[in-house]
Parts: sequence; C-alpha cells; structure tokens
Amino acid sequence: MAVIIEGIHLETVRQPLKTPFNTVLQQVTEREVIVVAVTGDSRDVGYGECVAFETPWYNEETISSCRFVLEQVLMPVLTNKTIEHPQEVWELFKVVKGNRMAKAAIEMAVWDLFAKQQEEPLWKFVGGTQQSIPAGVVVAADPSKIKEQVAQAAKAGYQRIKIKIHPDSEPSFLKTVVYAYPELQFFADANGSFSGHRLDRLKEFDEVGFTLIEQPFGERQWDLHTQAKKQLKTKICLDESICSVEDVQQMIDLEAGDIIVLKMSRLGGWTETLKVIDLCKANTIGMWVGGMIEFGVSKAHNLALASLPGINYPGDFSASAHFWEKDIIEPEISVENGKIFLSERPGIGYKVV
Ligand code: OSB
Ligand code: MG
Repeated sequence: MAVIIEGIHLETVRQPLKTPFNTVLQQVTEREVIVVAVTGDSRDVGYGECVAFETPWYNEETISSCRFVLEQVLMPVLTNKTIEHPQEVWELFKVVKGNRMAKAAIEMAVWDLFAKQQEEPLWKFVGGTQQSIPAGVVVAADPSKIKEQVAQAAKAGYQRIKIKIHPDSEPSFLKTVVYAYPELQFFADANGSFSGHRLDRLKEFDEVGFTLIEQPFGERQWDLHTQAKKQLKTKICLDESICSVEDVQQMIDLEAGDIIVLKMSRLGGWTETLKVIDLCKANTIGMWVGGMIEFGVSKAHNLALASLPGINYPGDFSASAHFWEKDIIEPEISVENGKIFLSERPGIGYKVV
C-alpha cells in the first residue's frame, strides 16, 4: 500500500494546567504543543503531537525550535512523497541531524495515517496485544501536598504512583507514604537532580520501597548510574539518558540501568522506539511508557505503544481530566478500575477536536 503525502498542517494548542507541575528543573503551569495533521491521497488524516517544552529544561529542543524545524526542514522533505511504509519517514529524515521531537511529531502522524488507511487500530497495526492499559499518575507537588495528592490518586484507582524526588526530599517521610499503600506501586523520578551529589545521598532512598528510581544522575553520567545499579537494591531506570538505540546499547554495555522509560518524542518516533524495544527484550531490560504532560493525541500514541508485548511496568497514564479542563480528543481518556481501555476504531482511535 502506497500513500502520497499531500499536505501537512500544524496547529498550536495552548492550555493552563489545572495544577502546577513542579520538577526540580521547572514549574509547568501552562502547556503549548503543536498538533501535526498529515493528509494522504486517500483523504485520511493522521495526527501527531509535538511535546517539546517552551524552554530547553527537559532536553535541548523547544517548541519554537521544533516549529522552525517542522516548517522549514521536515515538512518540505515529506510533502508530495510517496511512502510504502511509515518506517521510510525515519530514513527520509536522516538528512536532518538530531531534532528528534520535531521528527517524531510528523513520523507518528504518518503511522496513524497508515493505520487509518488499513482501517485498523494503531495499537493492532504496530503489533500491540493488550487492550487495557494500567493507569499511572505523577505526583509533582511540594512535600506538604504529597500525602494529599497520593491519597487522591489512590482513591481515583491509579495502580502506580510516581513521585518526583530530589536530594532534599525526606526518605523517612516518603517511606511512610509508600508503606501506607502496600497494594500500589511507587516509582521515584529525580530528573537528574542528584548529579552534584555523592552516591551516598541516593542510597538513603533505597529503603523507601520504590519499585525503581528514575534518572538519579545527569543524562551523560553513565558511570554514576553504573555505580548506583551496583550499590542499590532499588532498580535504576533511565529517562533523559535514552535518546537513541545507541544509548540503550551503552546502558546495557555499562550496566548503567535495569529499566528504561520509552518516550517516542525523545527517541524520534515509532520506528526508533520499536528498535529500542527489540534491543531491550533481547537484553531483559524492563520498559514502560513515560508522559510529557501532553494532550490526547500524544497520549493515544503512547497507549498504543503500551499495548505492545514486553512493556512490563505501568506507565504515566492519567485521565485527560487530570491535567486539562478539556482535552483535544473525543472521547476523552478516562480511567476505569485503574485501567484505560483501547479503542477498536482505526488509527489512534480518537477524534481530534
Ligand atoms: O521526567 O518523566 C519526566 C513530564 C514532563 C517532562 C518530564 C517528565 C514528566 C513526567 C510525566 O514526569 C508526567 C505525565 O505526563 O504524566
Ligand atoms: Mg522522567
């Protein structure tokens, strides 16, 4: 099946978050993303969402750099091209260095377009098998609000709660929170904040009872992650460090982590992510799907990703209503009995409004 890419259209979406999202690096109170719509010669429209932030606090890309690269570089490369399979987009984009978030936004739209053309849900098109995805939420609040937010999340049925931590967090306090909910899984995400500290401080978090600690050190501090993996019983998981298949290989070679967070935006889209999954499976590396405080288009792609065999930890999957007054998809994403059910409709399975 061949598709001619007839048009690519960008739309900016901007909305305040219901509650500010605090990380050590940035407080996010408002979110701007670019929704990418790719039209094929069949008139089907595939959607992607560019989830770079306004400033380069998470990685180097920004929503402005992505808009520039999309409009001036990537859209001209793809427009009027005939594509036999969405994997070809990654090849076509190889003439452009880096800029993986910008690439991912278009590439993912083309995968949606192909799934729609085949009249198949995206999750089935990519080989997914699981139709209900465990829901997980992130608590990114001041210490004074952690207990309250965890209680709310537990009440809403979330099975996994991720707490943002940093060297000034209090392990003994966190332990009381974790031990109050023996039926739930708790992850910790440090966003690289232990980078200026010694391993000793991180070790004090080993008794909290977290399933894993995500990105304790800087994205290129492989050696510190290797030491952490050796010296802690809590599993070490990498997020910001993993930008390519090569980075995963590096983590494996250096024994610098047990688990990775899959983010298609950071990796450059579906094609690279599917390669990463194969490599992780071959090396028994754990995997889960991470969030970017995104809207429903990105979330729908992520849900399809989480449906794949081998994704063995619950991801950042909260309901649309967790961050947004109104999401950009219909129906909105909802959590029922701790799970999100995937649609049988073609492509991402949601209408973009
Ligand atoms: O480090 O996982 C992260 C959000 C924005 C940028 C980085 C991260 C996050 C999250 C996920 O923690 C939040 C979510 O979308 O559920
Ligand atoms: Mg993270």
